[in-house]
Amino acid sequence: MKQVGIAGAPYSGKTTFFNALTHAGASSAGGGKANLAIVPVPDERVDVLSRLHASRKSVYAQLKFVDVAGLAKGSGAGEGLSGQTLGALREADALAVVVRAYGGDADPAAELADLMLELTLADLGSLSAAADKASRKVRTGDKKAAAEVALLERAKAVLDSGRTLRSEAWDDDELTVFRNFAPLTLKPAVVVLNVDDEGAAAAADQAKALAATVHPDAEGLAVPARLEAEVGGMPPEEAAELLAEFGVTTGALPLVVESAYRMLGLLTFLTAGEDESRAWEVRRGAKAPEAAGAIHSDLQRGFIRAEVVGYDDLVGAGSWDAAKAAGRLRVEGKDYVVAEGDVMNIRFAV
Ligand SMILES: Nc1nc2c(ncn2[C@@H]2O[C@H](COP(=O)(O)OP(=O)(O)O)[C@@H](O)[C@H]2O)c(=O)[nH]1
Ligand SMILES: [Mg+2]
Repeated sequence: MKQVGIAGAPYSGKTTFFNALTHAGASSAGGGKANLAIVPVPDERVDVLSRLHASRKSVYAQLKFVDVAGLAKGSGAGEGLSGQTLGALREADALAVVVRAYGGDADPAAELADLMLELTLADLGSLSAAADKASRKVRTGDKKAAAEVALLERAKAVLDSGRTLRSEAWDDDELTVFRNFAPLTLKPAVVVLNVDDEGAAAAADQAKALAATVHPDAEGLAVPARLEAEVGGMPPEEAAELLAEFGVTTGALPLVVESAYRMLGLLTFLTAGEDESRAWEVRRGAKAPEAAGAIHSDLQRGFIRAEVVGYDDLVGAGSWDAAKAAGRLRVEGKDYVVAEGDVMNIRFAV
């Protein structure tokens, strides 16, 4: 399960956005403590497959959201309370950067720049600690450490020039070195402009433009967090109707999930049966055995083959047997690269 860390200045609306996503009803007062919630990823394909197979259970993929306490000015240099906050963000796979865009005095561009500076200073701190450690190893004649020092110097130059680490291309070995200290500016980010109730449509382009200043692949969303948090307790149809009156056609959760999956390079495959119909997350580019391993390690270890039918083909045929009769079912081996929406039945022996 991937984890999205919610970063932002105090009062940007992080906790409100967290509540909009999770309906957890966390208190804004918070007392500097982190809020965690695991949220099922909305996926109507699971519901359709469940009906088709009269499944006893519908199980969705999950995403974890962490609402950390605010970043105080200077926290990147290790002052203040926020070592803990930065630590929590380092554990995240992706960041949602919340920026206040409600209220007459809001300056989203400046607030985002300040926040990115905080994250950059934090990364410079961990880079310099890693460089010191590597330099000591160089003195003992460690050749690998010399390459590490050179890499860390290059990374420092990138940050010094005001770019994020993610805006550069790094090879796998370099990323392995970075993984030791989980740089914040290397993480995929979705920039969330927290707008007033009626402000989402007008701010959509601004959100995208601001996201582009963070990373080339960052995504930008405009979300009326307070409105979405308020409708969270309503029955879904009523909530959707009210949101539509404010010009919001898709809620924040599916938008954030879509952005996170795209930036993290994930896709969804499905399994279906009487027991349960279920969505699973796997790396884009994963082959069938790796996908099988997402279900259970035994299925990867003992993988023989996968029976695969595309979701649309399965639903079009009406049942697994009908899809098979129509020649829509494929038998794939261990080199098959899993596609979005594949419905899979793994054959295995352990
Ligand atoms: N008017 C308005 N107030 C908001 C909005 N989002 C959050 N707030 C308020 O701003 C304050 C700070 O929000 P909170 O989510 O606790 O911010 P955090 O410090 O980033 O976690 C709270 O009183 C919220 O009710 C919004 O979209 N519009
Ligand atoms: Mg908060």
